Amino acid sequence: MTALRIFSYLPNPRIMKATIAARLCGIDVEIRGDKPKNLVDWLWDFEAHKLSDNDHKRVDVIAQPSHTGFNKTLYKTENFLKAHPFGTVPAAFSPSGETGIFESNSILRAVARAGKEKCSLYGEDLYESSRIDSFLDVSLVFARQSQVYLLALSQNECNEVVHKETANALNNYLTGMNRALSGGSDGLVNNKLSIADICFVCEICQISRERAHIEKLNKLNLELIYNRKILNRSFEHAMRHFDNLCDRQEFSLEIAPLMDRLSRIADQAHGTALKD
Ligand SMILES: N[C@@H](CCC(=O)N[C@@H](CS)C(=O)NCC(=O)O)C(=O)O
Repeated sequence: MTALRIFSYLPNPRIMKATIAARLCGIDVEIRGDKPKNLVDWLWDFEAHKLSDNDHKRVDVIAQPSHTGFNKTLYKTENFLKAHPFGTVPAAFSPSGETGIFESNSILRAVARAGKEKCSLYGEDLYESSRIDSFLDVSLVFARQSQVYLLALSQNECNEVVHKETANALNNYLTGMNRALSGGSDGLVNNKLSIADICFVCEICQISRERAHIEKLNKLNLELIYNRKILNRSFEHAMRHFDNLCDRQEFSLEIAPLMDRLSRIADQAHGTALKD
């Protein structure tokens, strides 16, 4: 049986947290969604689907301007907003659709809980689970800043201040992660794989999406924050852990196509800049 249904734009490193955990635990999650720009043409609901003429006549469909990221009107049902009071994606639902689970880290926790018989990813006792929570929380603090930066880039509103704050946030995040990994290389918590590691990998993928905007950064005379040469030197343990996990099949299935595409964009822009 499907443990969760998730609606989101795709590909989305936030949703990969859940799908990687699901593969590791051998459980089923159902994914519904579309490219980011197409989600404005969807009805946001447990039964999410492409908007039809009929949906526009429904009295339970609320048309609202997007508050984060879409820059257009979004169509959400009353039930969607009951289940997801902040109205965001990724949006997960229990199999009946009654319970909404929001925030990608909480969706990740839900998958780990659903799959715990097959694979323990969320700690063996209350202390281990709580330490995993600590890493998830610190990741969310960093994720908020990287979201501000990526949205600023996509809306052509990036400036030196946002760029600097994001570089500092990544520096702070990786300083802690690197220290936590200096004693062992298999996992952030007690040297074994947990959802803290899955979340970490996906947050690094997320910030690396700045590469899709490399030409804008070049025009603003701003450097890439996700600069592997610099990061490898300063955060050796953290970046090695990231690479090792990205090589695992449960991760690479979704992460490799995204990261390869971003590398190609960055290489192409670099080539163009050298020619200029
Ligand atoms: N911290 C949240 C971020 C979710 C979020 O902000 N999603 C935005 C898209 S990037 C959204 O759904 N916006 C809906 C709207 O603007 O109405 C998570 O990790 O799930």
